[in-house]
Amino acid sequence: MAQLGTLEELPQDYREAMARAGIGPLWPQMRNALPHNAPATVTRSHLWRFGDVRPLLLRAGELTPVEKAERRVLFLADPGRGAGAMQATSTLYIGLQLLLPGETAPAHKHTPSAARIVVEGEGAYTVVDGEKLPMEEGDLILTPGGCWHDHGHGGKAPVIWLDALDLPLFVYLEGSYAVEAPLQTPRNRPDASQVEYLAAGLAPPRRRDRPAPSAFPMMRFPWARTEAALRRLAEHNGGEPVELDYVNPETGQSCLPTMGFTAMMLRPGEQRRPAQRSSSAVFHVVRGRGATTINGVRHMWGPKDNFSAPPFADIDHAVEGTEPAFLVRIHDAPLQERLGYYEERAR
Ligand code: 1HN
Repeated sequence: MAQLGTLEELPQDYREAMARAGIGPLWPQMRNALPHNAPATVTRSHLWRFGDVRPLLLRAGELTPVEKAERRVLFLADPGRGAGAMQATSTLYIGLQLLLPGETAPAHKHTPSAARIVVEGEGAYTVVDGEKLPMEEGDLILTPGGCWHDHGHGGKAPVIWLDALDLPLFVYLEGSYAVEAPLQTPRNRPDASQVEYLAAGLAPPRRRDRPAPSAFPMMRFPWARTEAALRRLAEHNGGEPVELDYVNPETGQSCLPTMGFTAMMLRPGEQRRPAQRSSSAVFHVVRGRGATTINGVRHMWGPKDNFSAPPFADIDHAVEGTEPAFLVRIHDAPLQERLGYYEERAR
């Protein structure tokens, strides 16, 4: 491969003339923009233990009233990008949000999409475009871009949930903004996932007098059903990896446009060595313990912990103990598939 010329080789007066003209030579930077065979990744794998984050989040509850925060959130900052980085990977923003009993977080809608995974506590709810969605531990709840959402909490103890947004992508696109409003009045209709889409393969019939299905027909994926489906799959899939994608039940596509959510069960004693994927990911542990080595860094994880993986990472999972482990892999494969370049490489 040819060695390309450097900036230093060029005459000083020429470099200054280019800078004055607002232009630059490509060749000294070409290999940075297009490294050979695989991207140069910035993201550094990191483990955020829930035991470390939880006390800081509860302290935020004492220091900052929800009215002063709107969303009382501590975000996971990718160490590859530094302490203030509002991103866990190139495209994924992950935060942990605290709502105390009786508190509400006002309505807004924004261009990025969000999903929540409930981590601790009960009695909270999210209202999405007028639909009041109860929040139970492990549930995945969508707030797609452009949908109004506010939160409330009628329970007795603090509630903590994980927020996943494609915010870094929208910031990069110079397309991130929000519109604000007071709390919504719920329509008083149960959430569709509990009524209209209760079983896989069954959907409300098309009728002339009904509107076409919404772009996001399933807004809540209760954890109890996800875990039951994973356990059932584990009994019948001949030792293959036990994984289920969260999809739109009308189209079979990913449940949000850019972010993917994959529920994983790791059997006791199971070791898993997935292919290198071009997508980046954050793993959220719903239950269980284990160790995952990512690009040579070993993370010992337990319930409610989160850890990240850059694109094309070497990932090795192992479960600890006699119980299965359940994780949700939050990733950007749907975005990459839509851009036509998602890739997996055998190891
Ligand atoms: C947001 O709208 C929420 O609605 C949480 O709960 C975290 C982080 C960045 C931008 C918008 C929420 C957010 C957010």
